[in-house]
Amino acid sequence: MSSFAPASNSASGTGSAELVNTFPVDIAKVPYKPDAAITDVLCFRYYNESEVIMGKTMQDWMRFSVCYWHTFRGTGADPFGFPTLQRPWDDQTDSMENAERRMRVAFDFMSKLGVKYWSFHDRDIAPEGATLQETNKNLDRMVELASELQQKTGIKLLWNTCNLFAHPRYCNGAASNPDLHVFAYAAAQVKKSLEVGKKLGAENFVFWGGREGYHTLLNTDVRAEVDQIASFFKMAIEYKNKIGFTGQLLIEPKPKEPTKHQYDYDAMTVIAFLKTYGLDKDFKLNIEPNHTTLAGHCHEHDVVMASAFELLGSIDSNTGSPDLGWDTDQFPMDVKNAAMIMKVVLDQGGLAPGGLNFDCKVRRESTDVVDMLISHVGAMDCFAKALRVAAKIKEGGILDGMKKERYSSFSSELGAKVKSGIATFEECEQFIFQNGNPSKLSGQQEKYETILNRYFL
Ligand code: XLS
Ligand code: NI
Ligand code: NI
Repeated sequence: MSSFAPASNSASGTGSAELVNTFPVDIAKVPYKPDAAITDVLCFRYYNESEVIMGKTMQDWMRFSVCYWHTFRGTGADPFGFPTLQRPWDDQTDSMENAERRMRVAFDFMSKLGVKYWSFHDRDIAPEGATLQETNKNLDRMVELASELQQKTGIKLLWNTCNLFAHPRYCNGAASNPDLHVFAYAAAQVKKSLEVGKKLGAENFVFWGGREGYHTLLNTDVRAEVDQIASFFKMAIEYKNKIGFTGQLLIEPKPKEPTKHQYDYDAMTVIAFLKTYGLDKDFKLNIEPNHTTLAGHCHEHDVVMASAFELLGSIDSNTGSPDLGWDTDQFPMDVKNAAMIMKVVLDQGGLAPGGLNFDCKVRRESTDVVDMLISHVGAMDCFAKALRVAAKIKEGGILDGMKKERYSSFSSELGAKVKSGIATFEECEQFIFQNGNPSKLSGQQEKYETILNRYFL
């Protein structure tokens, strides 16, 4: 989810206090201190960026990225309350000067944290003007600064994307809008952002269908809308190739919020969409676990499904609150969930050019500036610990071996024929006549769970 709540009623803003130009926590770079005291939360106990695990550095396995919208545009506002997060670099105006100062602080923050990637929506970094031309001019100015800061810090762009959901023009959708005029506006916006992605060397480009869905079927021609989205994506592929932008295109599934039903419901829905419209060679998936749980699946389900079909491109690494059931975009702090994800990443040999993007926001009650740093450090360390555990699980090969054994009957002659799609019903019938009734094979769920628990000491 994004934080685009109005900044109004933030009466207790920074007022006339002097604004800062750097991230105001006195630390050069968060250190790796494996023996740090349990209360020392401004260091990594598990994340040692250059340490090699199963052939790659920790940094290369994770490819952590800071998202601009929550971390630098989040205000803490929610549907019931005004902003709670006033930042000492942000005067809460829409001026270019404010946008520039904010961006300088953001790069300082990322350098201190020690991440190598960031991500943003076009409208996170530059204010909209009165016309698209003016908006593009503002964006160009901010992209110049971003390019300069990327060079200076060595921080790269994991992905950029378009905000096609916050402005009132998009209230009936963007690519799925029944009004061609809005469709064209959205296309023009994506055209510009592909150019921006190329300029900043984005390694991916994300489409999250913010308002691509419906609230009532009474006014909605679903086939027309989904066809429109497919045409929109074809145009994106054509333009991307035309300008020579090499980033991987990604679609981020989500089942609901803000619409009642989003067309990109979950991983398998998106995969079916891509295959239906012949887009599966040009797109992969950006999976957000909080969206997966909103879809009624377990945390790692969509990561597993996308990877199984060789379409896992990147991960918006966050979590929801099972007792709330919204897209709460919390920092991932559950080592077991994270380990299940890192096991998939290990199994597929890495995520590049994707990464683990922290599409997460601090709680509106976490009002100290230092909470921004602590939250990221905690989440990175959670994933680092998870990677270490996942590597042990993989190296030991016990669970993988048990799973393989469970399917071993398929390596028989008939099994091999079934797997390659050449077996017949008659052959299966013959097999039963020869071998009689099958016996029961225990699924051993509790054995798997017990063994898994033993790795988390
Ligand atoms: C919203 C999405 C959004 C995308 C980028 O729920 O997670 O933040 O990641 O548009
Ligand atoms: Ni989300
Ligand atoms: Ni996301």
